[in-house]
Order: sequence, then structure tokens, then C-alpha cells
Amino acid sequence: TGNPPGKAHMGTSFSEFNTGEFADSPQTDLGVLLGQVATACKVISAAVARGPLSDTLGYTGTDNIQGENQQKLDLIANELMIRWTEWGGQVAAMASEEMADIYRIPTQYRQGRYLLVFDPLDGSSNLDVNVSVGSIFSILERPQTEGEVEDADFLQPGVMQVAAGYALYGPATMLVVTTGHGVNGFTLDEETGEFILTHPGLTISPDTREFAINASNARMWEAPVIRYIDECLAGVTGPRGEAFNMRWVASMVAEIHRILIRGGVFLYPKDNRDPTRPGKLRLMYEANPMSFIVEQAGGAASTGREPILQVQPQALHQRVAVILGSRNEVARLVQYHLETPAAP
Ligand code: P6P
Repeated sequence: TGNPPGKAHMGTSFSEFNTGEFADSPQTDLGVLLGQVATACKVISAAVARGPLSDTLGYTGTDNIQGENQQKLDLIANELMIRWTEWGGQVAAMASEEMADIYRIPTQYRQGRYLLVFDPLDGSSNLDVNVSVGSIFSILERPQTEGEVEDADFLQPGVMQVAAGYALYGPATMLVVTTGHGVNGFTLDEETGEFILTHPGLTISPDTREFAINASNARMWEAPVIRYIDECLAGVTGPRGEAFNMRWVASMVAEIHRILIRGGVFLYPKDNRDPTRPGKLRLMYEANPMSFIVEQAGGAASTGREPILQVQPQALHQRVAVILGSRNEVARLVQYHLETPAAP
């Protein structure tokens, strides 16, 4: 499939792009679902923007399955994603960072062929300080279309995703999507309510001199990461012979978007704070969708020891180590892991 050459030009609306993307394919349902997700993201964007004006900032006092304090807007965004997609006839069930269990579509709605997995408001700890946040989504197909959807139906490796994307609620609201035919970025025209194609064919430079990591965890990093970051910090007189820059927004969507635009490598690696915890970020609705996007843009995504998209999920909310972005830097980090035996 894919839009005819030259069809997806700057200025194309997401609606027109979506139609072109699936015009001659059996995946037209996917295009319809992506349109519904895009609308949900517009509504979430408006809710986030009104946060300080509508008493929806701050915490609910409850924790999610991750043991993280839930912000009011986390739950609002979760509800909005469900309400704007459950009736559309494209989805059979959903899973979210904010819900312990899967959400099966109510029987009054047509059961679709897709599973929608999402982090409704990633980076929400930035809300009260008005720093960019986003929504991340991943779309899988049901392994079978009979009977009730079970947790196990979601436990597919990232290579099985049929689409993935994120909305970035920043100075501009953007939607970045892949269906396996490259990565395209759309900017919300607040006047018309349309997402307009502003970044066709996003690609990540293979090399970079910018890394993103939460350096306050340095004492807990494993040897390969310590080696890589030390070399970056050593500057022009060090083994890399270059000066590196660092960024850390604590909002994965903002970090990945920066990497798509100007290159970079993002690390949230396994650390030794808890031997049972392979990393902080969640596989199904953070690492997998972002890895699909990054790889479709010519980048690479690894746990340090295996490609993220090859990881076989064992549980809906499992965590994973994440190293992704400019492929030559990811390759260097993978090589450093190979040279260092995994801790027992
Ligand atoms: P830390 C946000 O909570 C998130 O899941 C990602 O968006 C972000 O990259 C990371 O965690 C930030 O983690 O430990 O720096 O607060």
C-alpha cells in the first residue's frame, strides 16, 4: 500500500493521507482506526491545554499498576482514548498503562480485528511544570477472531505491530505515525481541527553527538553504559574525539521526537537498583511503538542485548531496557554489551 509517489505532499490532511495510504489495501479498517485515534489525541490535547484552567492538574491519590501516582489527567486521557475508539467497530480490546487489566469492547459495539495498546499520557509528571507530554499508541491484530479476547492475545513481539504512533502536546500538537511504510509527522491546525502533513518521510541520521539519559542514575548503570557515557563526556580529547551534548526532558515522546528531527540516542538502560527489574519503561506501550517508529525512520532499537521488537512479551505491563535512536550509536552500545558478559 502506501500513497502513490508524490501523493503524500506537504499540506495533505491526515484524513486524505490515511485514505490514500489504505486506498488499495485490505487494511482500510486500520485507516479508520487511526483516524479515530487521531481524534482522541485532539481531544486529549485540548484537555491537557486546559489543565491549569479546569482544576484537572495534580494527583488523584491513587497509584497505577506500575505503582506510580496517577495524575487526574492520566485518567482523563485514558477515558478519552477509550471513549473515542470503542464504538468505531475496529477494536476488540484495549490495554493501557493506566489499567491493570485489558478492556474488552462492550457487546453493544461491533468487535473489530485490532487490539489498541496505549500510554494515554506519557511524561505526565511534567504537566504541573508545563513541559511537553504525549500519548503513545500501538496497534496489533487479534491472533484469532473467535471468542473473548484474553491477555495472551496482546503478548505479541513488537515486530507484529501493524501501526504505531504518538501525539506530542508541545508548542504545537503533532501526530507522528507509521504503518510500516516510513514515518510521517502531522501538525494540528487548531483553527480547522485537522492534522496537516508537515514532516513527510521522517528519517533519523545514523550518527549523532547528542545523548539522552537520566544521569542521576549513573551510580546504578551497568559497565557497557558507564563506558559509553564516559566516552561521550570525555569530549574531543577522549576516545570519541568529539564533544557530545546531553538532553533529558523526562518525557519519552519529546525525546523521541527530538531524535526523529535532529538525531540522537536515548537510553533508559537496565540498572542494578533491582535485579528483577530489566528497566523502567514498559515494553508494550512505550518501547515497542517507539522502536517501530525509530526503526521505520532508519534508526535502531535494542535492549542492549537484543532488538526490542524481537522481545517476546511475558506480561502486559512488563518493563524493558531501552536504547534507541541513531543506528551507529545504538550499534556501538550493543557492541559494548557484547564485550561485557551479562550479570548473572
Ligand atoms: P525518570 C515518564 O514517566 C517516563 O515513562 C518516560 O516518558 C520518560 O522518558 C521516563 O519515564 C522518565 O523517567 O526516571 O527520568 O523520571
